Amino acid sequence: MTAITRPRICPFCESSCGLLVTAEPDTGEITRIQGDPDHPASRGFLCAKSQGLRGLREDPDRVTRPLLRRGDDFIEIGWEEALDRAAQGLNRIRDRDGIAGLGIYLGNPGAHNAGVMLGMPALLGALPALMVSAASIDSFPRFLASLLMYGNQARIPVPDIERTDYFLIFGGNPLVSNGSMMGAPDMPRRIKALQARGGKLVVVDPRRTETAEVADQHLPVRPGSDALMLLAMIHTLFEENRIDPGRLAAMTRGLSELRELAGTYPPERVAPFTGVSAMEIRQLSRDFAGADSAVAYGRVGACCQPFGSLAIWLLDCLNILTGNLDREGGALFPAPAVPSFLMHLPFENGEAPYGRLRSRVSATPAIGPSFPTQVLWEEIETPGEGQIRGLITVAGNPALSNANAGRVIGALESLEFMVSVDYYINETTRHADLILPPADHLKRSEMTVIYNEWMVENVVAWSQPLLPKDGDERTDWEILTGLAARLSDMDRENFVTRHIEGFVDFLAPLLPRRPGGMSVDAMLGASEHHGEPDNLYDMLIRTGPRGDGYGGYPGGLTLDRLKASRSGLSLGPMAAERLPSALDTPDARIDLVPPVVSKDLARLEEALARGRFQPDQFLLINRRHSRSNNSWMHNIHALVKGPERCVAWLNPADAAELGLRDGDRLRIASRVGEIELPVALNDAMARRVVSVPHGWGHGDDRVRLRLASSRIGANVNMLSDDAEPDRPSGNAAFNGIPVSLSPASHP
Ligand SMILES: Nc1nc2c(c(=O)[nH]1)N[C@H]1C(S)=C(S)[C@@H](COP(=O)(O)OP(=O)(O)OC[C@H]3O[C@@H](n4cnc5c(=O)[nH]c(N)nc54)[C@H](O)[C@@H]3O)O[C@H]1N2
Ligand SMILES: Nc1nc2c(c(=O)[nH]1)N[C@H]1C(S)=C(S)[C@@H](COP(=O)(O)OP(=O)(O)OC[C@H]3O[C@@H](n4cnc5c(=O)[nH]c(N)nc54)[C@H](O)[C@@H]3O)O[C@H]1N2
Ligand code: SF4
Ligand SMILES: [Mo]
Repeated sequence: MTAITRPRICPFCESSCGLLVTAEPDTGEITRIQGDPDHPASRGFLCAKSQGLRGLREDPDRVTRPLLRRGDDFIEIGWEEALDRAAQGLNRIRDRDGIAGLGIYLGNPGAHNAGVMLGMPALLGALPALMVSAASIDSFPRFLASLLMYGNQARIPVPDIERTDYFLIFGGNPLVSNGSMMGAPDMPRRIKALQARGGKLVVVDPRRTETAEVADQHLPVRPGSDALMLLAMIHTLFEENRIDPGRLAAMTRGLSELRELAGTYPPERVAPFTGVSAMEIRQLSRDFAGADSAVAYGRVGACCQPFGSLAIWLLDCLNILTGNLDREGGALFPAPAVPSFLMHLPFENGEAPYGRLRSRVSATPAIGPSFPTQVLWEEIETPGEGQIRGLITVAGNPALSNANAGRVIGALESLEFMVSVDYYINETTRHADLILPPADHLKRSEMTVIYNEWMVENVVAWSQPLLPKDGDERTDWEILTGLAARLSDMDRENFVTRHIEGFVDFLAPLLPRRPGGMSVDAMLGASEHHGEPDNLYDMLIRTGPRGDGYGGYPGGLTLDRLKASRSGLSLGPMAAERLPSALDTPDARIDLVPPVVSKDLARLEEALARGRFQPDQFLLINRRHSRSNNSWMHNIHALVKGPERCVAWLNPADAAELGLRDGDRLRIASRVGEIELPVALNDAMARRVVSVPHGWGHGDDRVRLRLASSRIGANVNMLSDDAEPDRPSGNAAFNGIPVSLSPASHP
């Protein structure tokens, strides 16, 4: 048979590029992965990580049959037995301790997998256990600011990179990450185009990153001090009468309060702590306010740090005060065909869904139903009524990705029962009693269901499976709904139908084109030819804001239309002036000073008073690599080959003071742990800052990752301190961690 080539959404990062994947139908061998020139947003672009689709498929260590623990090892079992045993183990704890005895951890690749995104609500419906997700080690400050300021955590202001005159980045490195909370395939082209039309790119980052290297200006800020710098920028705007919110003025409340708050942060006061001079801060404010259009954007460096909520809130204020929110060339709110329905958290009685749930041990507030991950570990550790004894992990590797990893590993070890939905025996899943492995990516259909909400171009795409499943393989959707059905004592088919009915009702506000007189059953009937779970995608598309409403909106979107397009459909550029109608706050105004966040200024002041921002203190920051994806692509030869990557970067002057030469081993210690790894001297690093990549530390001899185990590296999250998260949101702080450095005594 001849090779087949099909378009495919890349599942590895938010850009969601279109790929063309070629396979030999007889052997299933992937012979080629190229960029798809017909994809409406990526237009042929792809990055190195895309090759992971082949590497993953060919990886002999990938788990393909369910595994059951036998002592220190696992044995293969059949799917029916595996799902039965999983349900029995969980039910045993639920029957004894109640639902409080169980927890669920959802990791990052789940958000890139429509089957997980649609299957999780089913699982949570059947098992409403305490839930944490990688969102709280990534973007909780962003979601919280959006929830409180605009009334909707999915209302993410996205840089209009195609039209802006001034792009100001705090703590993001899109040339390597390919853009985050700013899905933007082909970042190099977009940045070049920005500069070619006379626009400026300015990067605020403790390291002169790959993105800073091509920027028009780079300001090496002290880690963790972004909020101070932003307060001083806002101070300058008020002081120099550069406030001009334009049409936003009538939609905001709290302007005078913000002026008052910023009043105590003149640039001269904060400069010694930020490492950026008062003159530079003032000039930056002037440049920003003076540009025809401008956008301030912050990502992991601004967000995953002790003052992440303050920083993200103030970044939005900067956009609003200069009239750049919701205007072309500023920050815009995308209007996707398939809204991020999983993020739908309605207000109740005028109150934001924040802190309605509080955790048992530390009374930490949840955002909607989601707690920060550290809550899970303390709930597992702390005895008493409500202690968590059973856990499900789905597409996550908290043993490497969560703060204070030493504690996480201890908590995993102490569990009575654990189920992991994952295709690797890695640092986390090796603790499981059962591993339920999904079929590989190319055997499932795919649709972007979360990231549409923050793409710089409005597109919608669907991929058909490239290869058939072998015999008894299951997709994530089938595993999650199969488990949920068992936990509900129902057969899967009935369970899925009942679940979809409830789900569609819950989502009603996001499905404006749902025909009044048509039952969910009738809609499912009309979408039946697509099979499962594509029938659900079809329903969400057709009843969504761009849908055909099952006939009520002729010419509207359907899955059939999307399928016919092969590579996906463009719905045009992001639009301006979506406000005020896109505001979901009770008074339909932007809350410029949400108290939940602004009261955290007291903690910032306290940190200043305690001397936390001393310029001599070594601070740890993160680093990503173009061929790594968090913790889980280190077993793929094409992506891991080359020189050792898990090394600490240090400014040569600091290294000289410590008596370290390039390649020497360095010991890094924090309040919670210590690691050793080689040091590389790099003048791109600001003084007194050390950068270490995350996702390494594959030294556990019970993992089955033969290649990764030969390039162990160190687990940097042994150092990150779970007792010092961002407070309002609870998000982990991976950046700005105080550490001490010394030469390691032995090689
Ligand atoms: N190749 C690759 N791409 C990826 C990933 C990957 O692992 N590899 N991961 C994906 C994921 S899950 C995400 S969330 C995105 C993240 O996307 P980005 O946020 O764009 O990526 P990071 O490299 O984490 O960028 C954070 C930057 O913040 C800087 N920084 C650290 N501390 C501070 C600080 O206190 N203040 C300021 N202003 N800057 C600071 C760091 O030096 C770094 O350059 O990337 C995604 N894309
Ligand atoms: N120090 C430090 N720590 C960090 C960060 C940092 O910058 N610095 N970044 C943080 C960020 S932004 C993130 S998003 C987190 C990520 O943290 P996690 O989500 O906890 O971890 P990942 O490394 O993404 O692990 C993903 C797991 O999912 C599995 N997997 C992959 N694809 C699929 C699939 O389709 N289905 C299923 N069922 N499983 C799948 C993989 O085998 C792997 O076990 O890490 C965070 N940790
Ligand atoms: S940038 Fe790379 S990893 Fe991200 S979606 Fe595109 S090809 Fe995949
Ligand atoms: Mo992330």
